[in-house]
Amino acid sequence: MNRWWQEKAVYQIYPRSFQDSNNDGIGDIPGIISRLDEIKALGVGIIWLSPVYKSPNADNGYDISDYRDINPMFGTIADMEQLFSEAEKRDIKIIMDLVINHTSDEHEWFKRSRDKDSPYRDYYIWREPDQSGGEPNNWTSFFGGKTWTFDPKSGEYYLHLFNEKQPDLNYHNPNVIAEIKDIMRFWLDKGAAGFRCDVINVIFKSSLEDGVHRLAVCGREHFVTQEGTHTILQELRREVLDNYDCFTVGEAALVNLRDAKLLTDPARRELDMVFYFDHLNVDRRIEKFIPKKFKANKLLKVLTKWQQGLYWNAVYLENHDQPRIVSHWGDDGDKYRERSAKLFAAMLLTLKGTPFIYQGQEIGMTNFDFEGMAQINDIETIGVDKLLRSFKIPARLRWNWLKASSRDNARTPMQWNAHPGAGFTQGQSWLDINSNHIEINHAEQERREDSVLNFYKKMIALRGSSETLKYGDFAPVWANEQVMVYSRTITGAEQLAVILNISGKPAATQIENNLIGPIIVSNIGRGEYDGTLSAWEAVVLKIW
Ligand code: TEU
Ligand code: CA
Repeated sequence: MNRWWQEKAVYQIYPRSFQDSNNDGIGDIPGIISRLDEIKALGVGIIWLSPVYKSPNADNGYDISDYRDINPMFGTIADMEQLFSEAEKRDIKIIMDLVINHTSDEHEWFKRSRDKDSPYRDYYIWREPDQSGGEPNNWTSFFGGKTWTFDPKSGEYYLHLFNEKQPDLNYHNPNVIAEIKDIMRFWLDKGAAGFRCDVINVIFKSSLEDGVHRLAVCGREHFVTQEGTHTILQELRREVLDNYDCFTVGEAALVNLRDAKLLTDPARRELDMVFYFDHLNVDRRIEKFIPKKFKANKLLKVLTKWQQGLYWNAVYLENHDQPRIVSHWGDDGDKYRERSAKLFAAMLLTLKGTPFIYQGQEIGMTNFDFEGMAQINDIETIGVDKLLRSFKIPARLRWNWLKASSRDNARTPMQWNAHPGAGFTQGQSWLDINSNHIEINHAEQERREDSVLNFYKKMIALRGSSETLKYGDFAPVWANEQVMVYSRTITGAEQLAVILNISGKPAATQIENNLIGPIIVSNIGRGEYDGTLSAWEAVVLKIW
């Protein structure tokens, strides 16, 4: 049976950068409420809200100090309740970000946990120094540095897979799991329609032994998708989620297909879908920082593996941790920016799974135009800069890599209009606004028929009304380094072919004979397909 979360498209909001309502330069919940009509007009039915909870903002809200309260910079619980009800009026559901691998070090639990005799001590992972007084093991953090920080007060180290201000919770402690269940119920009762579960596959550490030596995230074999994680997810599903009409999408760091299948197999009742990273890393080495050549055939291979390997996919090309897709795989120059942005819209909405659109993606926002580290806010970028420095990577190359991959690329404020402040704020924005908001902005694109925004609207509507695009089988058809072709089929009913030239050069496909059919989507207004493609051209054909 098909579920509502398979039918609808999702829009991700990064609250700090979406809409400021009081001109303090920081987006907020009243700001989101004021933009619900634009979100509705896009055609999406679900919002994923990045964290709005109380937080000292070491990692912009992914470090929570109170799970039941709202960060005053974003508003109040009453604002949040109003957001739920205003969204509901428009038939939009909201999923919350559930960040439970770690809390903030300013969370009450952690403050008490610093005391060795407190019942909260065991909420976190504390260990004595090793024999020479050093760290308990050799693990390294997702953000490039150490995973252990020494607490002089108790003479022990605590574990943090991310920043030292994000201590990891101890999932061997049933009290921790009980607390998490209560927090989930709290938000589900308020109206949340589910959760995006932050780095959910690393919550359970099966041992604290040394990891095999690696350049990044050393120790992973002891915490990535361990059996204990599966058990906990099943428990959360059974005891909490099953009592609500909701869904979960888990962010699965460093996940492989085998484990992703276990996490999302409907029969196992863990998560409904996961975000994996394989496809975004086709042109990267060592996670995401070091680039290599993009090849469309490589991408098709990776997509095929996941599209065919999982029961249901979460399909995404951008989020708050990734560069903008037009800058990453597309062309963000004047000539092809819009065309390549539309190509990725066509890709996103013709793959099988629930599509996730990140704020700004629908108008083809580009990477930032910062000039140096001084303008960077993101702790991951700062951590990785240090790591690359320690590998003696020269400054210029370091900046080129970070500029291409920094999470701040996605975090510059939403470009609503061409005015100073981009319609985001009339104050000083927390992160600089991209100077290209004069050309790339929502207001201009709303007015212009052939804009990226209108193309997204058409693609979202098309997917929503097409059983084949929602549920048809995915199959690879043909690819080379520039072009990829795949089909979506409901046997006996319909077959569509998607043809994408992911390159700035003209191309030709060698499959014309199998692919005769009228064009139902073209990003250049083409009337008929003749086997040739211009730069960044996308077409969808109805084969039968
Ligand atoms: O991201 C986890 C995660 O895996 C990223 O740090 C990832 O390694 C990197 O950004 C992509 O290369 C989640 C959140 O999405 C992120 O914003 C948080 O900083 C992180 O968890 C910690 O909560
Ligand atoms: Ca504000």
